[in-house]
Amino acid sequence: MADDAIEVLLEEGRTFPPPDEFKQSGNLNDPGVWEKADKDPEGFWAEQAQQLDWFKPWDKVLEWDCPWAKWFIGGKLNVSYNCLDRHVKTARKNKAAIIWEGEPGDERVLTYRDVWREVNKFANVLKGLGVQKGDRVALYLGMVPELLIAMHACNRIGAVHSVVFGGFSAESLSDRINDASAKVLVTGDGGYRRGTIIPLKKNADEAVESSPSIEHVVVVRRVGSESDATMKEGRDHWWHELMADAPLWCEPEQMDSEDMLFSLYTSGTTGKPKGIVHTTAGYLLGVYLANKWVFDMKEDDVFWCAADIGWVTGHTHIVYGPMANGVTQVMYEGSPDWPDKDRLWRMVEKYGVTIFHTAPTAIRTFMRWGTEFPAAHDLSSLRLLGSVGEPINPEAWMWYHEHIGHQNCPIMDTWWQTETGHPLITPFPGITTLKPASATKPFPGVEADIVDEQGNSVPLGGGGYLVLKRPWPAMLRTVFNDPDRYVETYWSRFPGMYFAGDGAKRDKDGYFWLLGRVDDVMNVSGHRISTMEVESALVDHQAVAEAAVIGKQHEVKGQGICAFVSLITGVDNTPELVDELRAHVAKKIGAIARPDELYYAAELPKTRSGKIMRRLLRDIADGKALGDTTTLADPTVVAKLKEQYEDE
Ligand code: 7RM
Repeated sequence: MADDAIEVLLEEGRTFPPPDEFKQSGNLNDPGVWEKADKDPEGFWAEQAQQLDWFKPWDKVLEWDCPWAKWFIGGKLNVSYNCLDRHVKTARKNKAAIIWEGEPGDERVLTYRDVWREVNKFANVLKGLGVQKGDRVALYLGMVPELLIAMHACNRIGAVHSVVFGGFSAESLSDRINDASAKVLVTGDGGYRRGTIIPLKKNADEAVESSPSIEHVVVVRRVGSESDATMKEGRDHWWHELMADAPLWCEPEQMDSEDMLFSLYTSGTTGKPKGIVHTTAGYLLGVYLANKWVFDMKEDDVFWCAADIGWVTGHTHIVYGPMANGVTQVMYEGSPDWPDKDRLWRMVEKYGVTIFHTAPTAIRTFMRWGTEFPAAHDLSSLRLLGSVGEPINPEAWMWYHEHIGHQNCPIMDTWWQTETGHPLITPFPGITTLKPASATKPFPGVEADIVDEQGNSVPLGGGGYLVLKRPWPAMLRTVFNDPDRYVETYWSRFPGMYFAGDGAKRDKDGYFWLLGRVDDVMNVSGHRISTMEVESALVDHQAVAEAAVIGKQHEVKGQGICAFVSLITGVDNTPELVDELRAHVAKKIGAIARPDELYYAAELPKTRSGKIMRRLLRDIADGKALGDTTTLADPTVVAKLKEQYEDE
């Protein structure tokens, strides 16, 4: 863990107390909530759960047989009902739910009633295709309203969605479909990104060739004549054709609190990605409350989370949390630098966005582009900002505060994971005094701690592993089809505690400072990619004998991907092959996983038991002196590699 880095952070003496407006009228402004929740966590969550709409109330709040949790047992509810029907019954029915902008500049505004109607219709379409409660539906789309509509349609009938980020390759898509044995795939004829067209349908066709569980493919028309998509008779259907005669009403399924809501794949240390399983009541409660309290969502807010729905942030802060709160949201299809680098600020001004949420990697990119782009627009509608996905450095925090927030928007640096469902270490704008680059303190009712190797709590001022010591409603329930992996990954390192995989330190005031992953998972622009996945993709190439991949500090991305490969004997180590290998990884996993740097190594440094010593590769890449090499099978290997690296 980078211990020296945190010392610098902790010298960060600037503090930002909550502004008066938030202190007075923030959705959460009672500092007594923490004590109350700690005394009786179940009572606390049960009280909050009354804000949801239940078809039948629960009989029991929690059954905890560590690590197996069940919340709100016996309760019946429906997520789309909570996000749509309950607003449609009020004056919110004609309120804008989604203000959408396509990358080429086209616009669509959907009211709550519009979304509700489309969701009902698509729910009926899915039923017509044979989708039943519990069946899995894979969604592979760009940022178009149909993605959100399809997700709500799934939960309306009790089907489980599995969203696959539109930037993933055909092979990644196929792996995820197969793991979930999805019956239906919803995709598009293409999507716009930086002026070019993402061939969604072509990738989908390729994926479905090796995904026999798929019976039907529904295709959203987005790019029309610009697409080269072809339709396969009997299997493929146009979204708009199926929707044309779909009935307008679909009775929402009365779901059990613990019925599965969705699964979302995330990278782990080893092997294939894990399907993280979330359930109905707990997830809905967590995301409703976190959006209400952390982002202070009010009736007249215009919220914009600039994440992709393909990641958990988009699930929690676009599709579910804001809609459960009934706010108006902005949704954008494309790239932030299209047609120019002021696109996002132009949109903030145009739609009067009041709350803006993005990732540190984006903020660092904006910093690099220069202040003239935000300065060209009136951003005075903004009142609150968010950051998520990786540690934000103090420079980026201050830049965001000054150039986007104009010094009057509190910044919510929210720590959480696909697995946790919503922010668990986070400020609240009406309560928390902010320190730049600290995610501050745990959510009420959540017990977070920092422990040493033995699992003992580390006193304030010290660092170690971040753990959670008590169940919370929106926690993952298991790994899809792999309960052993759930136990092994999260609950075995420290028995009785949830191991997050992150290092952290706490200062004397009890503020948490996140230090990044302690396992072999990289955080590239806020996306989790395991070193294993990239290594497997490289080794898959016929020229590669072996590969070792590490994350390396990167100014913009947080971490960049650095690969070391040894080649099959007889293959020449040419610059053309470097490009080919990088492209190969992009094809196998997706462009996000393309190595930034790739070096040839005659051999890779290994322990006697054959484990690649990534730590040494990291030292080489960081230009550090080599640490202990005594466990190496052949110490000269790494010395040679270091020499070679420094020459390049
Ligand atoms: C929401 C999300 C989870 C990993 C997590 C951390 C890192 C996320 C922060 C952060 C420092 C933050 N889900 N992380 N937020 N690190 N400060 N505010 O990103 O499953 O994709 O990734 O991201 O390492 O374990 S995720």
